[in-house]
Amino acid sequence: MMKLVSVVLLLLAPALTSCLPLVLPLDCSDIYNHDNTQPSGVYTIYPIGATSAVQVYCDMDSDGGRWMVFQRRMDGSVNFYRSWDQYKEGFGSAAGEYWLGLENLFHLTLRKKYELLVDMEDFSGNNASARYSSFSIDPESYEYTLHVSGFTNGGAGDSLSYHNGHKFTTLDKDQDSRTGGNCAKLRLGAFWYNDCHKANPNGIYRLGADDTVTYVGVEWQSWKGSNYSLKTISMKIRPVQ
Ligand SMILES: [Ca+2]
Repeated sequence: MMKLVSVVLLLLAPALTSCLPLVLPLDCSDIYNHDNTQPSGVYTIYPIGATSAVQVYCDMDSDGGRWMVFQRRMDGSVNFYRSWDQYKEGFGSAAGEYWLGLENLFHLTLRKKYELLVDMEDFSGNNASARYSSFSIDPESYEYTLHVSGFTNGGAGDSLSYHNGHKFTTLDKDQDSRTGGNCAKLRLGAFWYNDCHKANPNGIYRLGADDTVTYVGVEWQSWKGSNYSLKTISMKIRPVQ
């Protein structure tokens, strides 16, 4: 009898496994691959294991979906002028503006090869994007150095390659290439600053063009220059298939 039960269980095993709910998705791609009818929205992922639950916004619409947003500006409701510890851990709300956190981002890009899409919009309703076929960051011991390459133009131009190979800089941790100043303090954001930036997605949120306060807005210079602060910008990654 025991032998029969064992055999039955053995035969049932594949069916039982396929009926299990999705356990601990790493990213939005895992969620999509489990059920590709899931809409864009907020989901829980586990970038660093069972105790690392974090909410993210999944873009299931743009170019095949599966995108996991790790940075988003849309209304100026969240302060992005923050310290190293905050940028390491993440802040904001996945339903609105947020930063996922450098530690989560490191663990994700350690485990899979990711591509990057940067979507943006101006205050006149124009949209543009920039895409990179490879995106990863180093661990904190290497100051979360950015590795990005393989640019494809979606109308916004390439403002990110300038930041490739640079460490992350915050108001309390100057690791940029500018001597005699901290780019986070000069540009009122936090980023993989060089000397200092062509992209400043974590800068000060304000309404569009203003020639009296250049270089501190939410900028993507190859699209709108250094005096225009964007209405929306989001940086999102998905595994390369
Ligand atoms: Ca400096």
